[in-house]
Amino acid sequence: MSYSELTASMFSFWRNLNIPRAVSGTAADLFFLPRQTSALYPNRKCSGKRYNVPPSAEFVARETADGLDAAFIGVPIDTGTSNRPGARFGPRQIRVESAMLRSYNSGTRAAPYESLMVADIGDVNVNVYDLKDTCKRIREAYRKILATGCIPLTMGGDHTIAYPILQAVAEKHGPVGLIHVDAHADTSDVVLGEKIGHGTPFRRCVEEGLLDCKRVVQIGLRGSGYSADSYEWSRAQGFRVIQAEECWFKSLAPVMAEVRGQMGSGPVYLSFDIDALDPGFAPGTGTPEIAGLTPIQGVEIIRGCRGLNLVGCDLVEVSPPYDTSGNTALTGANLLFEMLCVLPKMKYY
Ligand SMILES: [Mn+2]
Repeated sequence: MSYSELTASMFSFWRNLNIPRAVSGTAADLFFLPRQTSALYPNRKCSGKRYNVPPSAEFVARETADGLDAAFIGVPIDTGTSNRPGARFGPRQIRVESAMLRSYNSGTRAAPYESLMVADIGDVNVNVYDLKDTCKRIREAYRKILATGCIPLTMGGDHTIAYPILQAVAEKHGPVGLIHVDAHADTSDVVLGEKIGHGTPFRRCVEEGLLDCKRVVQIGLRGSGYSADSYEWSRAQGFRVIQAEECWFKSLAPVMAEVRGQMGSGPVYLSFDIDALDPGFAPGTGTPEIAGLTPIQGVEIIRGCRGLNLVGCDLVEVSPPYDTSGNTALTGANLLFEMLCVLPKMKYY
């Protein structure tokens, strides 16, 4: 087995990636690093020196999406969180845990790496000192990614990132349908006096006309709110709101059949906050709420998106410090894999 075959089998999300490996931060990467030669990686963007020089930790943006049908992208911020931080480490941990994923989906028989050109293109070069500047950087990065025709599969990062991503998505596709899976509506006007944060992205999206509000569904909402009916505003915009209570003890396959009808053939964006799942399954997140969805229901939602015109997906709010087992990030990696497996043009073996 060659080095490249070995690493491809070890790191599912790193497949086809022409970047230095040291930045992923595993012992295996560091161990293998001195063995890499330009002969094995003729196209890699190295330093041009005899020995590989990893990119500066100050600038983490790495690869373009040219030639890709779909790409995993990290957006490592938590400066939009209102309480417990840590989501900036989400992409890193999801990548590490993605080493446990294999190439085929035995449940749906999807063969993603035989259907689409897919790669992990690294992280958006965010500014963790300045959330508004970060939003600008995300928007510009996604404009470039979307311009190539690539479908972004984003690893968050806190939920703030959905706002600039959807700005870029709507610029390309017009107002999109949204399947928003979350414990929270994220439609507050302000949180802590600020308009931009992880509790406000979808309010900003509506204000800017980025969403086709009759084609928006929010699934899994629950917990305590700031007002008697926190979700009144969502419903007033025309969103369909499916509380977690409506999901308890049920398969979500029938609901997703309705959602597919609601979405029709227009462009759809899927935004999945890991806190939609019950914290018993996914404790590694900043704002857990009890009595949430099961991983089975999460998978049912994603598999229920098969056939839709998905133009982008994200999995946000994984905060590894709150689950040092890595299992929340592993669940996130699996959900991202499921998203990949329902993208348009997927072949099933
Ligand atoms: Mn959220």
